[in-house]
Amino acid sequence: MRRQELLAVFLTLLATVGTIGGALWYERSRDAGREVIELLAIQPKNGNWQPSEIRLERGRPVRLKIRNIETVSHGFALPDFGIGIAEIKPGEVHVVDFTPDRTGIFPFYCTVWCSNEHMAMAGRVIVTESVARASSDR
Ligand SMILES: [Cu+2]
Repeated sequence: MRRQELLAVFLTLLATVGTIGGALWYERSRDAGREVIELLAIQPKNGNWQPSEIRLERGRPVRLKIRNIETVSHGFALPDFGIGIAEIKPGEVHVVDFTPDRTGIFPFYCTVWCSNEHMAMAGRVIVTESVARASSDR
């Protein structure tokens, strides 16, 4: 009886650890080694894009997860890299994969008339040869 109890405890532990480990592994493999950046779409009067400045490394694959946390639609354009999302509805998340192939400062902005300050809903991507890991807003 004692031995069966130990076996039961062992199997329960194994199942728990296995489930958590598997979930973590799945989360990581889904992003496939890319640098993942969460970008929140927010009207200027509520704080604007967060982060409004994204620092990337030339040649390093990146995945942008653009989340609209508001109750109005937004859009997204990063024209220098040919990226455009016509509409991101409230609550939606759009995923964009790309690899910056050149250095520089590239604007991104909202493409949906979301408020009177819509034209100010903008940020920038800064691509350098190598990124100092001290970037504050991510
Ligand atoms: Cu807008």
